[in-house]
Amino acid sequence: MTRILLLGGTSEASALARALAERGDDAIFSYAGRTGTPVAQPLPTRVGGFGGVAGLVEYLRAEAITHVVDATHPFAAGMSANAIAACDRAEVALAALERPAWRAGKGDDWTRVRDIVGAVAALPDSGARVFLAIGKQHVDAFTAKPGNFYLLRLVDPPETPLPFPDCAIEIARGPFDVASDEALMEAHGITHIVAKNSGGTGAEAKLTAARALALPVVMIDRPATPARRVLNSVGAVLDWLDHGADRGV
Ligand code: 3Y8
Ligand code: NAP
Repeated sequence: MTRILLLGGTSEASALARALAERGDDAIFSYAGRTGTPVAQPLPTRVGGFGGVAGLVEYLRAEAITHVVDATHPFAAGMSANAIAACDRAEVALAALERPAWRAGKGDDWTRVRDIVGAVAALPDSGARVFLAIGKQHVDAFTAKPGNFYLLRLVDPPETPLPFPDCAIEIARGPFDVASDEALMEAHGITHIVAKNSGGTGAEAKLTAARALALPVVMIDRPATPARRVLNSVGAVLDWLDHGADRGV
């Protein structure tokens, strides 16, 4: 009997949740609990960490999960690594639903960096007006260059004042659109954009807007994830679920 754990938190996870609900599959949707009021899902939903690999193994066994779909964000490297280890130990089939990385196109002015520290290094030491569209978990690294103005886009209002002398906050949960991202950047006189290479359509608008405004983008490459089965569409996941998912990678 197929029973699915869907590790969510992305547009692709939400699309898969709709497909599974429509088919009446026995599935549970899982959020980390990072945001105040996550978008409701059409599946029974759990919120919060599992308690590391051991906690996830225990959960898989207690809930008699037969398949895990890791549809978390490409930067949710910890969750993805835990899912690989836990599914191996619990002998549960695992597949990742992942969207391809963005690639620079004609008219793009990207500087690719390996990580957040690299993104800070790639910015001017002062005088820049930077759109930090990377959420709130890693903004502290940019306090190394307090002479820049930072526009932060966050899902929830910050609980504590931001550690920047010169900054503005935009509270918004994507998916975003090009016109409003362009207007936002012009309103703040943005000179640089910092983005994670999350791929997908939900966060792409700012790159299209940057191209239109001929603004440079500092693009943070995805962290490496250990080998696992990767599927690139909801359809491919449904096929995998229906045609006997083996545990092979
Ligand atoms: C809690 C669930 C859907 C899912 C929507 C996608 C699209 C909008 C783009 C910008 C970039 C960013 C951020 C972003 C995007 C989608 C998708 C995506 C980027 C929600 C959600 C949760 C989170 C967590 C949140 C992080 C933050 C990252 C904001 C819900 C809305 C910047 C990543 O305040 C915080 O602590 C926010 C934390 C992890 C990255 C960070 O490090 O701060 N996502 N985002 C999930 C959970 O609890 O398990 O609240 O409804 C989901 C979505 N975020 O169904 O339509 O699929 O990519 N999310 C990045 O890509 O750079 C915004 O501003 O341009
Ligand atoms: P992370 O750093 O990889 O994971 C840290 C810990 O959070 C995990 O070890 C796990 O805790 C818990 N966790 C993460 N995702 C979970 C999920 N879907 N269900 C239950 N527990 C989860 O994760 P993150 O980067 O903070 O991302 C958290 C959530 O935001 C994920 O749902 C992700 O898809 C979504 N998201 C992240 C980004 C991003 O830029 N990172 C962007 C968009 C959406 P335990 O070890 O206790 O099990």
